[in-house]
Amino acid sequence: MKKAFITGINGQDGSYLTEYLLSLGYEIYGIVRRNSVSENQQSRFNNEVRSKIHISYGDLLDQSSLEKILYEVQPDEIYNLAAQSHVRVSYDIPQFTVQTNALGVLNILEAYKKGCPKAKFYQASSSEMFGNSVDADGFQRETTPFSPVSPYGCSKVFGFNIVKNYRNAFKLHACNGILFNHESPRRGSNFVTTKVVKTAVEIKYNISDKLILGNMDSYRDWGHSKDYVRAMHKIINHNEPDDFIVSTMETHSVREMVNYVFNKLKLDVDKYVTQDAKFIRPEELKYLKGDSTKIRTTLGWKPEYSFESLLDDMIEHWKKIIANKSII
Ligand code: G4F
Repeated sequence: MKKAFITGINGQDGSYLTEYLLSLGYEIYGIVRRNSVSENQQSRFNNEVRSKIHISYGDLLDQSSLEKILYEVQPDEIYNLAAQSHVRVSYDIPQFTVQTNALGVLNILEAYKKGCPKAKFYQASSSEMFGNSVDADGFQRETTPFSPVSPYGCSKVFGFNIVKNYRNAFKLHACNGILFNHESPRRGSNFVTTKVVKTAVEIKYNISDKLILGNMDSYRDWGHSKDYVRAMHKIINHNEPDDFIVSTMETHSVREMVNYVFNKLKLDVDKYVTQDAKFIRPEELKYLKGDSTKIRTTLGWKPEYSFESLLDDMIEHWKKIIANKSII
């Protein structure tokens, strides 16, 4: 039985990856950071999954916890998904963001090199690293220069580079997945897709009466987290360690996404949606569209969800939750 070790195991991607790897017969280990509401720390798992996995306390900023657990578990695969992952919030807590997303990667690489160097390592790198850098044909790809526009983006560039450096310098099987935005019913409600879908459903059920957004003219390449965790597993298991873009190759504006959700729920966008400067970022990444030809041709990955079926999945999920709430 192969063993996988996952940081950020209770996040959107960590929880889907856990379920996917369990279905392939893996034994799963993960760390969560201690917080005062312990129920939150395994909140994305149902009881059946919880009973099958091994979760310990640990932190990317606590070197001793990483060294201890990697030495004890001796995993075959390490997935580093933990991060301060919110771009706007990275302006509120820039130092914590950089410590976790940059120094944290170095910490886990050191623990890996020392404790289980034969393992394979996957780093959750991000399309936010590109900033406003776009190739002439309107795509970002593995060769597009990074030009990050947020503390989050800057921290992820360090993480990406240190993984490549450790791969080359110490001959470690360490890879980067450069994932474009990916969403799901499990996406946190301060990311724009969930905020829009959840609030629109609340408006439908008379629980809210407005949706207040920031910049609606930025473009994102939105995929489904379930598709993207399959890509992570393919990337780490490629015969040589390498870096791959994971994307749908389509882009839509925030406005198009809002229109799709409101039309689906038969709601009038102009009546309910307003903008507030407090959600506008000091510097905005305006346009993302990823060219994922390399992973599609080399590893045979492709997404199953479209932009529309992703949003439909999220709408159905929130309808079930909110409809129950409104009955109570
Ligand atoms: O959903 P978002 O907050 O995602 P963002 O900033 O693109 O970052 C996500 O994707 C990255 C991959 O490129 C990841 F690395 C990162 O961890 C995260 O998962 O915002 C998407 C867009 C932005 O242009 C933002 O300005 O939506 C715009 N937006 C407009 N109004 C809003 C809002 N975003 C949020 N969160 N809340 C708003 O009210």
